[in-house]
Amino acid sequence: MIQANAVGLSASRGFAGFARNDSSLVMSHVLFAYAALFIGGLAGLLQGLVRGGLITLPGGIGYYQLLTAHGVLMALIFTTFFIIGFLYSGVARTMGGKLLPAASSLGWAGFILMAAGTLIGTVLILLDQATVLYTFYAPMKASPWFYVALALVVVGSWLSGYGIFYQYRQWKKTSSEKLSPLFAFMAVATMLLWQIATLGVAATVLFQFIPWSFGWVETINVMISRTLFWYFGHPLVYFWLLPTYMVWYLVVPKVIGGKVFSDALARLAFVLFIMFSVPVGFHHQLMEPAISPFWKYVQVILTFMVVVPSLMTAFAMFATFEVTGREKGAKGLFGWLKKLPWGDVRFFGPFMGMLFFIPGGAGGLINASNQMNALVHNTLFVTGHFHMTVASTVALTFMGVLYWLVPALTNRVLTPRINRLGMWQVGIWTLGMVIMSVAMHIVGLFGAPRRTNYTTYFDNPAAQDWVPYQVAMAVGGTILFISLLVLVYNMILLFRAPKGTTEYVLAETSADAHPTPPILERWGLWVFILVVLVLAAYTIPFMDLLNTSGPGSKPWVTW
Ligand code: HAS
Ligand code: CU
Repeated sequence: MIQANAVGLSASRGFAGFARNDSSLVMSHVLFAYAALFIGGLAGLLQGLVRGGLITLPGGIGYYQLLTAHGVLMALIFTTFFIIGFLYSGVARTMGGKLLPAASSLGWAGFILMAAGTLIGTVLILLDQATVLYTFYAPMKASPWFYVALALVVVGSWLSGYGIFYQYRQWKKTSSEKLSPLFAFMAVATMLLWQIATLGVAATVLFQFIPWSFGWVETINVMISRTLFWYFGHPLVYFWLLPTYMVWYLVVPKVIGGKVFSDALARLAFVLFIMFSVPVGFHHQLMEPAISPFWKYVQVILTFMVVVPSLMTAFAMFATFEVTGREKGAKGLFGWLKKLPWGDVRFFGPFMGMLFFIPGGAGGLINASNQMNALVHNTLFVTGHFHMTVASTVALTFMGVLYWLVPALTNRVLTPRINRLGMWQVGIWTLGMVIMSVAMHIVGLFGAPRRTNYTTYFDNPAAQDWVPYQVAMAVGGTILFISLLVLVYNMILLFRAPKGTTEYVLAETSADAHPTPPILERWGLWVFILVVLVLAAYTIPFMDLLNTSGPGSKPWVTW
């Protein structure tokens, strides 16, 4: 059972609440994010029903059109907006209590550019002018304005990153503290990763897609465009994961009544992500021609390196749970499990996310292994993998945040009733996702391809065996949509909740933890190592691609 005051009636020490402008900035991001999630979820529901053979779409709507809207709005837009809003809230909270004027202006400018880009892109998808899926692989060609829209989103996100860097630098200049607050450090690490990763997608959009789609050049080098995309596409998933880990390291310990297990370990994990998450894009291209096995091998090794900070995070979580549980009198090997606040949505959301990441991460290791990738690549197994990671681990954690962040920003209280409904919402999402993504994993192993409309391949027996699993996927998808409806209802309740103070949940570092070595904050050093790794992993294969990957392709509109 949850106690009323456990849901945060006490104001955080020394923090008088959010300035009005800061709270509007964060709320704009959060609301935009969840609106995108809802529309993307509706597309997901419909495409799930189509793929299960249960409905056909009315009014000329295409399956791939929905799939594009789903991927773009959920994977790209929901995440980016929520993350930036969340980071800004914590930056304001931990570095001075409010945003500096320049940081806030950059945040707003970023928001406007990203929102404009999203609206243009969404309209084009709805007009069926950009049915190229969220990875927009060449040589499929969308309306050129779709790529312009993508560029607006990326440039907007850069401005938002500069705002965070600015506040951090000013804080460092004026504060007497040696180390930045852990939240601020992690926010800077996340946005640094993002700046470096997005260089790849910006390069392919600006120098390849835009000139080619406007017809200024005739052909596009497909392999270069894919390689630049995945240079970005893999760190993209860590751009989603790092803020999730911020919640696990900083919010979850507080909710369970504990402390950050080790500040140094947490910072080291983030530094390792900066160094190792970019030079690994080839693990998405293991089955592609024109890249030699040696360079694929190098990047697979680096992929296994980037698993290490996730294992460190798993260790830190178990340690936090156990230490806190024992302090509360837990006995035996698993006694701490009973001491966790099972009735608190602020814990339950992220915790369900953690559970999903055990099979989700294991699936990643399978994908990354060359021989096994040959079996699962382009099957629904991969779709199952990323629904367990981004759509469960990340989404459930972000949903858990919503329930305290929104009332903390709007000066309302998370009532026991909303908390209970939140538990239902998270529970329904978990159920839907288990059904859907387990079915995807299994049928993927049977060979069912990802990204195809409903078909039985002329009633081929193998394809007919897939149908029950695809129906299970549709059932899971429907349950997920119900969760989204509950979420919308809960948001309305949150906006009408009684006035009051809700705690911005942030844990302090344990007094027993070792002091953090200042070298962890030497950004220049980590970025230098990253650049060296990127050059080592990409220079030669990239030169090969430039020299050998054929005449290029004219644009194709396949829908
Ligand atoms: Fe992935 C494809 C490899 C992690 C997302 N991935 C994708 C795609 C997406 C995606 C969206 O190597 C599809 C892209 C597309 O459209 O084509 N992935 C990995 C590896 C990891 C990994 C090695 N992926 C993620 C994360 C994502 C994500 C995170 C989103 C957020 N992925 C691949 C590969 C492909 C791929 C190939 C290409 C496949 C193909 O052929 O196309 C690793 O980072 C995973 C490491 C994680 C772990 C788990 C640690 C567990 C933790 C939880 C602890 C739990 C606790 C609770 C404490 C080793 C931290 C316990 C409590 C109890 C009571 C038990
Ligand atoms: Cu990847």
